[in-house]
Amino acid sequence: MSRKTAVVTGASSGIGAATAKALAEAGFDVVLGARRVDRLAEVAAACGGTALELDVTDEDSVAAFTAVVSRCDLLVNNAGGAFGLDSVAEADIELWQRMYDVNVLGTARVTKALLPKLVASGDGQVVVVGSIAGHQPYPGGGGYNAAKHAEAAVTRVLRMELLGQPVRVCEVDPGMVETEFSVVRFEGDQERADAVYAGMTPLTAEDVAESIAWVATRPAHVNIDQITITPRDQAGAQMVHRHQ
Ligand code: 8X3
Repeated sequence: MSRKTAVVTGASSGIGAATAKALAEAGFDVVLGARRVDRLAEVAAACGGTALELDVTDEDSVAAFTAVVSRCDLLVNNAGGAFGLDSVAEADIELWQRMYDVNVLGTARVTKALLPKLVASGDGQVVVVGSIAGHQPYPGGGGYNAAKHAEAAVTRVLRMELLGQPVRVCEVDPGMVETEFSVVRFEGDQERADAVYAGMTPLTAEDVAESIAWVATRPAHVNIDQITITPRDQAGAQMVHRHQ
């Protein structure tokens, strides 16, 4: 039997890169997409995958990317992120729009473009990397919470709309994972990013990737609808046990 092809967005670092590696180990041919092509090429080389430039916020980029993906059995919509931690009163609307664009519309653009190939595979699967922030809002999270709630809604709608088609849909919602997530959120402020994980043991990108690989390797008739994965030290979006 020919090998299945997995497409992973946002694959140049963090959960995306770890997922590309985990899926390659699970036997998939992996196509990796991201904007940072140099880093992407390194990740692709490490897992024997194919690196292709992709900006999920750009229609033309998505079209060019998906045009060269000839087969798609699994799509992992991982590209996304948070920008800022401002209150609603102080909201930077432009950042909110960017969060909606990358998290919600980015997932919609890539999914829409690859759906015909996922259906044609006869056993397709879409995994959306959401967030605990898509279920539990928190002060300062307004823009990101709204985007992740919306992305979760789109994922559930997709699951319903594809009922009867050979495509599964799963939402994987991580809590605190130490990646570049907080550095990006705080515009490169490493100290502020480090403080997020101070005194607790966060998840690693590999922890989440392992869950995604497990979801992707269930038998074809098994749909894992949703997984929330948090560190033992986190019992809610804002409920964290710190050791000191
Ligand atoms: C990342 C988790 O709690 O920072 O998606 O929003 S959180």
